[in-house]
Amino acid sequence: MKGAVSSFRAALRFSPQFSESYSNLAIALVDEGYDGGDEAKEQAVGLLRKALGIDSDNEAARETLGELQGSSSACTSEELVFTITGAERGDQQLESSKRRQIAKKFKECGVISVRGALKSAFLKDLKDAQEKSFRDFKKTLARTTDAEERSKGRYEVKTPLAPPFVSRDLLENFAIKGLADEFLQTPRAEIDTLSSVTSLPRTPAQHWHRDAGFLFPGNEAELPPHGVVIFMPLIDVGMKNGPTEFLTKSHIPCRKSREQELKLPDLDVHGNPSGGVWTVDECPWATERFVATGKAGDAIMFDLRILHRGGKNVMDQERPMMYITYVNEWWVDAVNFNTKQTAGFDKYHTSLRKAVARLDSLEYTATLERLLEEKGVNTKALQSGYDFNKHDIGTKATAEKKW
Ligand SMILES: O=C(O)CCC(=O)C(=O)O
Repeated sequence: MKGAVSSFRAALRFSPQFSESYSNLAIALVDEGYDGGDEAKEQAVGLLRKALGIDSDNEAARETLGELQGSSSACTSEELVFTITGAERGDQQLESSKRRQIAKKFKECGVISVRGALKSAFLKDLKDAQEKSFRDFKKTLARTTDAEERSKGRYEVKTPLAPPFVSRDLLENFAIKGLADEFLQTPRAEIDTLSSVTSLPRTPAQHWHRDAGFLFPGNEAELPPHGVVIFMPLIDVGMKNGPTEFLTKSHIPCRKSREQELKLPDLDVHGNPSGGVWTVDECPWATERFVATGKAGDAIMFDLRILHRGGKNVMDQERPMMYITYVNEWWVDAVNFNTKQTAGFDKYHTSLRKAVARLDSLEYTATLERLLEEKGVNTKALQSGYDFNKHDIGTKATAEKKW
């Protein structure tokens, strides 16, 4: 009975004008000694649907509807891949029910893919520019503060801060940026990393990892993501050139004691288990894998906390992808890419380094400025006019002015 009553209570919250019929139904069910369960749920769902017809913008009602329908949510490719329509491209906005559906799937599964996110003319410019930047990097393959070998044969290289990388076509793409803002629940997101990840020909699969961990490890609170990563393949990606694999729902935390051992076998080019097996400890709901095959110009968007890895590239061709991280303004990435530090940093006692890293990084810039000034360079001319208010820098008006 408890189930039926709480279902009706939930329905009632959203549409008081139906209160009479809700309570009549609830009373009838109580009178008949109905013990809750599917039938009660179905009736509540019907009533909520009716309520939604009247108030189609009622987000909370829609969420409850999902709960009542028992969303042991599916995170299969069919559920996670969305295609931009010509009308949406024309309007420069996603159809609102689809946007809501994408946000729901992202919240439940931790990853979605938007097919055709980038326009083909722009995609070509981006691909050419990335190719050039990677060609320059390949001459040394050196680890610097701008480049890292993420795993054997897989390189992440920061892009030049210039078009087409720093452009509204890429960074304010209506689908990608609109969704990132929605997923992060803020209009004040900042880009933490703008780079590309390329796996060389014949590169093995990567280790399973999270790009950044949970904010409060072991705490069960379901918080919104602190960052959203976007992978944009610059060529078509099939099973042979190493699609990224995701363990869906692994962005939702649980206590350590609830984690279970999970075996994740490597996959062959047909998607069948073959070769090695990875053993990980994950929450009980994280069991399904989403393999993000797709086309050049898709945008695979994932929660920074989700477990994932790059697949094996068995082809003789590189597999390049753009990589963007939109993060909340208050979050700092302490894991990926080293910051520039002074030579003096290495002389600090190791226990002090963590605490002074930010200060020392600023000191590095100040040192460079001093040296340049000694050589007669006007460093003020290299700097912004500081004609902005740091707090408002994310507003549309400021963005217009800058770009
Ligand atoms: O190469 C890929 O598909 C994924 C790369 C990745 O996840 C990483 O380097 O963090």
